Amino acid sequence: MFELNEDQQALVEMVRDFATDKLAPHALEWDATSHFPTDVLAEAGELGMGGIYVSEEHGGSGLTRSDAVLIFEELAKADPSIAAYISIHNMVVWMIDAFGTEQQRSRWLPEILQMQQLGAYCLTEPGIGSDAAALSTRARREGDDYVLNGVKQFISGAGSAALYIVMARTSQDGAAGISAFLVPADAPGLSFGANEKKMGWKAQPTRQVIMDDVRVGADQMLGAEGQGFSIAMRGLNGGRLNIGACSLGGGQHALEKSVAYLKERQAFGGPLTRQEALVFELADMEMRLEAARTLLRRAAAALDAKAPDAVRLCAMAKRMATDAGFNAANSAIQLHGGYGYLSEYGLEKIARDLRVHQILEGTNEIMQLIVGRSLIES
Ligand code: FAD
Ligand code: 2MC
Repeated sequence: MFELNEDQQALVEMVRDFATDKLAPHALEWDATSHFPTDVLAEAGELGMGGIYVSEEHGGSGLTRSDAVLIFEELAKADPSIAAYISIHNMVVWMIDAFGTEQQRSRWLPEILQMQQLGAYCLTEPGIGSDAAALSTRARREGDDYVLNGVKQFISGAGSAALYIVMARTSQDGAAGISAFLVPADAPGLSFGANEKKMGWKAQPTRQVIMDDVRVGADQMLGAEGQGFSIAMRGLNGGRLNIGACSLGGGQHALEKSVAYLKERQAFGGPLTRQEALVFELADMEMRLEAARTLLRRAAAALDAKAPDAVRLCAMAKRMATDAGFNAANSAIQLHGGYGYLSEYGLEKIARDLRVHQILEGTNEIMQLIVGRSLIES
């Protein structure tokens, strides 16, 4: 499980080349100008990163969750914000592949796999986030259509995406009353809020998705009526792994920059690596990242194997990896002294980008809730 095989080594090398050439040189500028590089995303799509764990039979890359976490860690070393968006896109694509009809797959997969068109995942609302089963967006049946009304909050990629998977209420039956719908960007009645001003993740848009009598055919329901919450959660299990991997990539990059910096920086008659307290901090960063990586790979293997404890392992790994990544980035700022605080060193961007990984795709408190429940319910 822990040694990369030859295919995985080649995969990591390919993704590293892409990230080094196409993402890293522009990451600071995209952050400063809030630029969403859809052209570069399409290049990632050409390399197969738009449908990482979609079956080859349906045009995807046919890789595993264990491969995916390697990909996201490498991408995030160059730019956590773009890496994380690619993960969200992959959640959407996988949900269509896994739960879609033949018609839905043939309508959406070809272009979305290539990342010529982008996907968005719409669960959160202004009034509900963690308590997702309480969502209130409605889908009312009218003849052969459903009519959707409601507002989705904090939607990544909104306004740029061509396809929105919207979780909406088709009955009052709690989680079992939620269904998922494929809503195209040009559906009449669909509009977007302003691009939110954020602490990090500036290279991707975050906007409200507003539905005012949006009409979609009943054949645009993903899965069966009432299955939407389960589909949304199953999409998130892999998303949580990938977000954890993005945090490891950002944190690892911050650690490597810190090692290089302390070797160079002279103080008290020699390089700062002579200060044991600082080397101990580097050691702790390394240990926490490696421990989280080990757990993340174990969780990815469990999801690949459809193991019964995969959900709780994904939750554990998400919490540990996002905490380890953010803490490493924050320590790296401290280790760089005043330079860590300057934008041009790139460390404050990593910390800003990774901070939100502790909040989204289920807050880290919700990860504790999932693991805690599994302990007392078993
Ligand atoms: P709340 O649920 O209101 O939580 C507030 C606080 O209370 C948190 O600290 C939380 O952990 C804590 N809390 C709540 N309930 C409990 C409990 N039972 N036990 C202990 N603590 C609890 N959503 C999407 O659907 N699609 C997206 O693409 C998307 N992208 C996002 C991008 C960004 C930049 C951001 C910031 C958010 C995004 N989200 C997206 C939304 C994100 O998933 C939510 O913000 C998150 O799930 C938390 O929901 P909330 O903000 O409503 O916080
Ligand atoms: N995988 C598979 N199934 C799951 C699941 C998971 N991770 N989580 C819940 N379910 C199932 C669960 O098994 C149950 O099924 P059944 O009725 O057949 O037994 C059903 O869903 C309802 O689950 P619960 O009874 O646990 O529901 P409850 O409301 O008590 O708690 C909770 C659910 C809190 C775990 C869920 O609402 C949650 O994960 N909240 C966090 C929301 C979140 O992650 N939002 C992220 C938005 S996306 C984002 O941020 C992006 C950047 C894209």
